[in-house]
Amino acid sequence: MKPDLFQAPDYYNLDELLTDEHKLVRDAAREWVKRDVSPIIEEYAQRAEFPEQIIEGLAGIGAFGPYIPEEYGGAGLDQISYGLIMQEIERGDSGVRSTASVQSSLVMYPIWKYGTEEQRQKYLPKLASGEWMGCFGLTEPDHGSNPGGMTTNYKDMGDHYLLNGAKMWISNAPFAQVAVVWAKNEEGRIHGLIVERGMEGFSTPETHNKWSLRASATGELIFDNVKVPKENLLPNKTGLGAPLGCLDSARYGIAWGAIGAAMDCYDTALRYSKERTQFGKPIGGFQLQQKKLAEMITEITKAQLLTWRLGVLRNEGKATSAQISMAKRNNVDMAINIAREARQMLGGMGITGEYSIMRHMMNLESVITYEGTHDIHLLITGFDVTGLNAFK
Ligand code: TGC
Ligand code: FAD
Repeated sequence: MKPDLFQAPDYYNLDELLTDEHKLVRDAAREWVKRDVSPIIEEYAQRAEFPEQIIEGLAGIGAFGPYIPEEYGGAGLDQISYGLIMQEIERGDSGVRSTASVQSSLVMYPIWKYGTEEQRQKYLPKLASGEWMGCFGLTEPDHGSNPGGMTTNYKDMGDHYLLNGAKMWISNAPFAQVAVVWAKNEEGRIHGLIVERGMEGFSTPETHNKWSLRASATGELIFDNVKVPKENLLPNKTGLGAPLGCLDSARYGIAWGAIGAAMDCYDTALRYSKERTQFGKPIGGFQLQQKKLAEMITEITKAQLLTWRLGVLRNEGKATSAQISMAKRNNVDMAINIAREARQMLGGMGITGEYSIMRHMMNLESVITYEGTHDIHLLITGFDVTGLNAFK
């Protein structure tokens, strides 16, 4: 793979909207990605293997629980710093950002928000340091966009719960020590349970043959009469709103992350357009190539502004789920379109692993599907503006 010459586009001087702390956090993540992710990621993606050696570095830049209080091992940062970390990681690879998103927003967040003090003390510091990795089981083979239909369930056996069912498409599942699992009780109410590797009847077979997110490990969670200790139930929020609350935090991070992938594709195509000569001049001198680049930087700038504003609203506790949906949908769509255009600008070289664009493009096919598909987010916005629910 070519050396990482990335230069971040900032067309509207957005740096002026960031505090010194934001820039410090962002630059540390940027440097780490350049040093520890860019040189190895293509090889791991080609081999469809998660690079486990980067876990320590992810913890080091505060990617595991950026906004979780320091008393639990988190970085205690604000929402914009969290977003900037996700942007920089996804600039390297969406699969690496997935690992961090799941650990922070889908495992640490529910334990922090819905767990007991004992659960926080037991799990959060180990998850923040990367000593333990976690995964989040919501999706099932027959219930993806409609998680409320889940059939995974548990029964109260007096001194423990008995868990049965299966989850599918679970990021980090093959190596996670801890799984936050959503299951229905005997009354059909959804609760979160912490399931640990090693519990009898719990297995995590890996999902193979993915053409997307190849450097991220994906698997199933199978529960065959798993005895879960009663103290592993998350008591402080129940119902579908509990997992959906975690998704708000993860979708917000993805909105920032997608900008990172788009910036990398744009920056690569811009540089290539000045170096690659055809018909006696750099291809960047042709109007059709300039149209692509001009539209890319315009869309990136709009997404940066949208996301920065969303970060301010999140810091003030005012961002709605529908606003987060809009940013996730817009930014991932923006990134995938930029990846497709940028790939074409590199001609034949665009399909090789010499450049990051094709990997980003394939990764974004997962990002546009998980955490709510493109169409599901459109319907969430549609519901929000009309008051009419297309899901019922
Ligand atoms: P609905 O009746 O609308 O809502 C049920 C309850 O949930 C509340 N709620 C929310 N709460 C917090 N945050 C949100 N975003 C919420 N959205 C809804 C709602 O108020 C209600 O509460 P209550 O108290 O009245 O019961 O539910 P519905 O069944 O009609 O579904 C709505 C829909 C379709 C929007 C929802 O199911 C949905 O978002 N579906 C998409 C599923 C999804 O995003 N799955 C993601 C799985 S995890 C994943 O993909 C991880 S990838 C990780 C990585 O690698 O990065
Ligand atoms: P379906 O729900 O079957 O949707 C199929 C199509 O139908 C989509 O285009 C969808 O938009 C459309 N559709 C569905 N309902 C409607 C409707 N009402 N109106 C119009 N169109 C509709 N899940 C987890 O729980 N944890 C994870 O860690 C996780 N990681 C993932 C990692 C990867 C790589 C992938 C690919 C997925 C992951 N997921 C995870 C699952 C992901 O959230 C689901 O794939 C996603 O929610 C969509 O569900 P589905 O694949 O079952 O598609």
